[in-house]
Amino acid sequence: MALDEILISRAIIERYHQKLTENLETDVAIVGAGPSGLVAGYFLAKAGKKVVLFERKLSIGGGMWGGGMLFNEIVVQYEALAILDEFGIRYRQYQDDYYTADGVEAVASLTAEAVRAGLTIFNCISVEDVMMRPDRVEGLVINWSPVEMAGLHVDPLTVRASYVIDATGHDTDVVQMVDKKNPGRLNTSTGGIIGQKAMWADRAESDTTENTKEIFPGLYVAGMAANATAGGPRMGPIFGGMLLSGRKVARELAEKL
Ligand code: 48H
Ligand code: FE2
Repeated sequence: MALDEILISRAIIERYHQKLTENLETDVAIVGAGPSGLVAGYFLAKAGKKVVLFERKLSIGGGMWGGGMLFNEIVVQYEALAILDEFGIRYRQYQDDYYTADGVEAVASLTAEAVRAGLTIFNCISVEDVMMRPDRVEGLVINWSPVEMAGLHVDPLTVRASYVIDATGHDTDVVQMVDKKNPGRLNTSTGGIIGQKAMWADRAESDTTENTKEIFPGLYVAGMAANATAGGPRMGPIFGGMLLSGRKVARELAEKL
């Protein structure tokens, strides 16, 4: 059979649009494909929920690929090893409660298992706003990342979700959007975004799970974004907190939905 270029193009266009259309209404929409977003997506999909994830970059994985200072090994503490096991990510004990894993294997495995569990990922799409009704986040406003990068004035499209998770890491992008339009109404000690504090790994890791919560009606925050919103410290390249945060938000939402 001779291959036809137009059939190849038609297959891609039709299948992509089918995928996008099927995800215009969902149980949970996650913003950001770093470790916390991927883990959240995996556990929600595994719980039978409809879940879609939008990632601004072409590549999935956020800050996990690069380990620490581009040394692509990550440290994971004992408490989070069960999550590495769940994803089939191999690790080695370094000393006491400190374990290491290959950063590339970790991202690839989180991604593969999450997608196989039923998470749909759209890469190269940026979330530029939220949909509100009137006091609750009810969805996301999305656009192609290249449109954003080129500064083109092109109007976006919208996705409806019962819950949104901000897993945008240090950026706290979605929380910023909500805070700007609803000043003083976030579920933090000040009502606003407090901002990430200086490095304190031990404290930061426990704070990350604690700060993983509904930050505004309809909007949850997970991973680094949880700490950066609530004023928790940073932790450097130890990733247990990100994994545990993703699992926590998924469990809470799976119970609610
Ligand atoms: C679509 C967006 C948007 C947007 C951002 O930074 P991440 O890896 O996030 P986490 O929280 O899962 O993991 C944090 C970890 O990587 C880290 O930075 C640590 C542990 N730091 C410690 C320290 O001391 O620095 O991933 C967030 C993802 C990225 O891929 C962004 O491209 C994406 O979110 N993103 N996607 N629309 N508006 N904003
Ligand atoms: Fe970071």
